[in-house]
Amino acid sequence: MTSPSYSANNITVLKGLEAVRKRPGMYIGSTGPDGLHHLVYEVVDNCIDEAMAGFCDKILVVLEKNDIVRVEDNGRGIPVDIHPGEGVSALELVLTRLHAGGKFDKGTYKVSGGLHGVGVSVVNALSSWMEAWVSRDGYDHFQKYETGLPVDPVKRMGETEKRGTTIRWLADSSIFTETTTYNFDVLSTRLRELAFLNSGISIILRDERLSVPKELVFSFEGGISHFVTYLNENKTVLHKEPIYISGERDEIIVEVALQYNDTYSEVMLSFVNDINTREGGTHLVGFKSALTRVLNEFLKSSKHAKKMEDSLSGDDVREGLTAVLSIKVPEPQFEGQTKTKLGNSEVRGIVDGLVNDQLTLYFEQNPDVINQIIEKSVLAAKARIAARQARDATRRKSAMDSSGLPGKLADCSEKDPAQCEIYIVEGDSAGGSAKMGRNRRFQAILPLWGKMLNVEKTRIDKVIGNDKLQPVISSLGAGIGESFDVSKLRYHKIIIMADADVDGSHIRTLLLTFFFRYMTDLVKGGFIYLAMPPLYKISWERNILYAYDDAEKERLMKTIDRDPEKVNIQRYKGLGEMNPDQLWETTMNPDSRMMMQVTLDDAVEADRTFTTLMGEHVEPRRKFIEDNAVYVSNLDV
Ligand code: 0RA
Repeated sequence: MTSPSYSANNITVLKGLEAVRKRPGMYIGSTGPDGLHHLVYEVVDNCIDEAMAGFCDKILVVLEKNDIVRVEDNGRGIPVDIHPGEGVSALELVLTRLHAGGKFDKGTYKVSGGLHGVGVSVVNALSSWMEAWVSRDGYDHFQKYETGLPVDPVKRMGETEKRGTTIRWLADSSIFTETTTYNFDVLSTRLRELAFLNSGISIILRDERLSVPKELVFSFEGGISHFVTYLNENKTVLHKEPIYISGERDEIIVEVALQYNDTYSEVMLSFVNDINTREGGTHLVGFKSALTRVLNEFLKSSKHAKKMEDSLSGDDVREGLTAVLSIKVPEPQFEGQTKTKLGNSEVRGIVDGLVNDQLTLYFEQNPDVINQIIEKSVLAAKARIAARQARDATRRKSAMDSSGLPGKLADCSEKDPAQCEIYIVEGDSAGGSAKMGRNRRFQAILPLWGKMLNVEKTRIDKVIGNDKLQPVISSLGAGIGESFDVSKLRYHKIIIMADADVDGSHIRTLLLTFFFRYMTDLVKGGFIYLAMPPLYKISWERNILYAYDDAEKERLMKTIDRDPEKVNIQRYKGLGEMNPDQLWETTMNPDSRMMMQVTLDDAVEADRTFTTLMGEHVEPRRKFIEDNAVYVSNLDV
């Protein structure tokens, strides 16, 4: 232990650990909840690599009590022999040296990889403690670490016939200051995704923090085709099975699965080495251009050819498309703001060529499928042209009146969008109170009334022309659909204010569906809020308190040092019952109001929820509402 090379080692280790603990964000993105969950992904990614190399088919992730996580696999086990050059166990090297993981298996490149692909040593460095068990060569082995440093050398334990690696750790709360508690749903979404992307592996997620442990098993023989089936669940599909394309060229492995449904939206996920490339990149460009080209080729020989002047656009051919594109690249170059855009230029042509050839072949052999898709794309193209005309018409119309803003809008005087808010208010009477109660310098009011359109069942041309949505579109001033431009937004807070009853929740959901489908950047950017009017007014003598839910009402009642008989409790049935001053004080005054910001963490789950709630199929909706009854009555989304 005191050999010179060991102390030299120690210095390298300390320097590495220090770097990680000093700037955790550089290695795992953040020290918030995202970074915390990244620890699990990082360890699991190593197991997936082992599985991809053909030595492991089962991964178990356990959320133990007290924020401890355990990840087990049945792979070869991390090597434990003493590394000749370094004089320490290979296990210790893998767990304490940055980037030591790949050194041992040069033959296979690391296919899977967390966003940062940094290795287990980073997780170790950011943990109060970590334990590693390795079952290998007939024995169990064990080593424990504290803030990334080994407590003792690797110890050989009892005999075993098993093989595999178990890593168990507690995230360091002095680094993850916001929280060290894992979210089951967040982990299950990513682990499900990994199981879809790597068919043949079983990934089990178990929550032992609950009195009755919960366990999900993800194992999909169908791979990304099954992923597409999952994404299209509760949608009416145009052809029974997803179309599956795969191939390999120049060490780049390409897989695509796609299936059309009868909705008007597109769900397109792309992955490089299991990383979700949210910003797209060359692989996606290759896929999209091949799809558009192939469909235009088939259009030429179809009965629609004569009636169609324009060719089909990319958006036309992707209406109702659900697709998953997954490629494996030995040396990916990631670009873009969040480093989730593939830059490798050679990939584009490879994906394009493969998709072009195999899709053409598939459609030649399946004329019914291609006819259905052409039919739908042609309708989408016609709607697109009609939508453009509708947009031009509104532009001309708005050029005529001085402001171009809808008559119902009571605008604010402030011109800096960052300071401006717009309240979209259900009903004329609440709209009236809001107009009187507001601060007209920075708060605009747009009342909505009557039956709101369900955009989930409508094509874009009808959405643009809709008399309920048109005032919303023109008030916001940033366009709609493909031409939506968030930099033109006239208000940086868009606040939906509706009653806490069934009608209110209906209008809220319809508006959110509209924003999600046609102004996704608004939701992504966190510009949308739900106003939270109080449920109760508690008054006595000249005092007034407001409670936003039952629990708060109970709590407040206890603090009032009065005979409860003399305290008056009023339950608000709607916004209309509040006078302008009360509405200002409780729901609109930035210093005292409550609002809920709508965010988009997970586009896949959001798509499923909106399809379930607003789509055609009644049974899944009934089931969703039943399963989420408590949640729905609270949040109404
Ligand atoms: C280095 C080399 C080998 C396997 C692994 C690391 C390995 C790491 C992890 C992390 C979690 N589970 C793991 N399983 C394996 C190759 C071993 C060999 O050549 O026998």
